[in-house]
Amino acid sequence: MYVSDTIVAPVTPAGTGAVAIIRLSGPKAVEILRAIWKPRHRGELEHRRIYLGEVIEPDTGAHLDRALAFVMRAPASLTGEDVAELQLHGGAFLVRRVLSLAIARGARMAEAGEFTRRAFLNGRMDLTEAEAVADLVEARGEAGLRQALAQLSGVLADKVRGLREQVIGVRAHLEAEIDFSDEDIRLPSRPEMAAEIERVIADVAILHDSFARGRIAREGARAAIIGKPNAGKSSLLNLLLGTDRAIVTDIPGTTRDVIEDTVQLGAIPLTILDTAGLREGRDEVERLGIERTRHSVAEADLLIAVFDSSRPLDSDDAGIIALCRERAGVAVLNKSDLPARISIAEIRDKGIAMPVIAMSALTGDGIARLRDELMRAIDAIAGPGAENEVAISRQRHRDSLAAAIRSLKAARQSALRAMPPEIVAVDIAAAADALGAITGEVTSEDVLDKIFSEFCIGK
Ligand SMILES: Nc1nc2c(ncn2[C@@H]2O[C@H](COP(=O)(O)OP(=O)(O)O)[C@@H](O)[C@H]2O)c(=O)[nH]1
Ligand SMILES: [Mg+2]
Repeated sequence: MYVSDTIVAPVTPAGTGAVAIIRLSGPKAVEILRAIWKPRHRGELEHRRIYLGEVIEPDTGAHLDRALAFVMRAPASLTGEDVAELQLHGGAFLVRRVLSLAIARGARMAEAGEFTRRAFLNGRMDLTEAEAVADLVEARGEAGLRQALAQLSGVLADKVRGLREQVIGVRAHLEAEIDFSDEDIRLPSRPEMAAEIERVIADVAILHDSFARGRIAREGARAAIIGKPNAGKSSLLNLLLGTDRAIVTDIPGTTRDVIEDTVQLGAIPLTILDTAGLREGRDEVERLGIERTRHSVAEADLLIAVFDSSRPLDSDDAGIIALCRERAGVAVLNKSDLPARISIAEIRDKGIAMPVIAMSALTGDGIARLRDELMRAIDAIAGPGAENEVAISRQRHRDSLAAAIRSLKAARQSALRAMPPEIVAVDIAAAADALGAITGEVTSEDVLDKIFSEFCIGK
């Protein structure tokens, strides 16, 4: 077991609440608990049983609070170490006071994510499961919750280990080639080996490509509303959000900064961005707004292109149509309450390939269809019907899988070029390491620091 000092932190958020929980983990956890808290009834504290007692000032014996406590003994605990937890009344002063008592008795304040980091170092969970803990806490919708729970139960880790086994299988063949090159043993030919590597690449690529779906489940999707000034973008944002979030006026160029907010669309949170209208900028502020709009367009998963259907298409609209090329999203012919000057056929003719709907942001007519089309568009990028397949959701996973694919491709090339087995083996080993980095079988302090620093204190 990894030996360490004893850490302490509040597990509940700062502020006032009914209860505050303070957690200790490490070799002195139980000893410190017993110094600052006395159970009502004497005797051993049994593993995982809750006891009522008093928090006391060890030097004076003064009572500070009535509190519940329990201990979990190593290794069958959250962190794999001895763990003790106190449930106090939830006052900020009380929590600080009890923390300082624990620190005076030899505990140290835990760093962000340190409990989970210890759980990882003691083999209680792999890195993908540790990340799932963070995802679970931060889940913003059903899809994100489901994905975090699946990952916490180890489905991603199992999948990655399976891929790593496949890579190690190739390595075994190479080692046999190195060790038994003089002997008369039937080993896979180089084309056979290349084909085997090709199959592994295909399997790794499937997981790599699940990123769009996994990321959208975890973070939600982003849609940017674009259109020329006065097309009704801000009105549409307010309608979708159900609040007056953005200022609506009939003065073109009112919206200058990007405004964003999130709605729940089915199982997925959709963040919608209202942008400055795109036209040739009139003043400096508007030009800056347009700059930001272009940035939002580049970052968005979906575009909602708004056209004022009461006016003929003009050159500003042509610019919007150009932005929509090869993008997912929905085109809206807004102001359907006014006589139409643009038809769906015309806008298709000009090059819009996305679904087109006529609606009115003023009356709300047609909004249900817009929601349906947006959900369909999200499904299309997220991969419809694939909810039950394992997906990656973090850039870290994606980078490791991409590195594994690069190494496997290099190995395949070397195998085909009849390079010595030692050369092929170098790339195969690199691919195995890249996969091992996802679960943490292969890791470095730097990587762990980065992952756990994104956690909060007490996790
Ligand atoms: N008749 C009608 N007017 C609308 C509609 N949507 C927006 N407007 C009006 O068009 C003007 C510009 O709207 P706004 O949402 O600020 O447009 P933006 O510049 O694209 O953000 C305002 O006067 C709105 O009331 C609509 O569907 N029908
Ligand atoms: Mg606006």
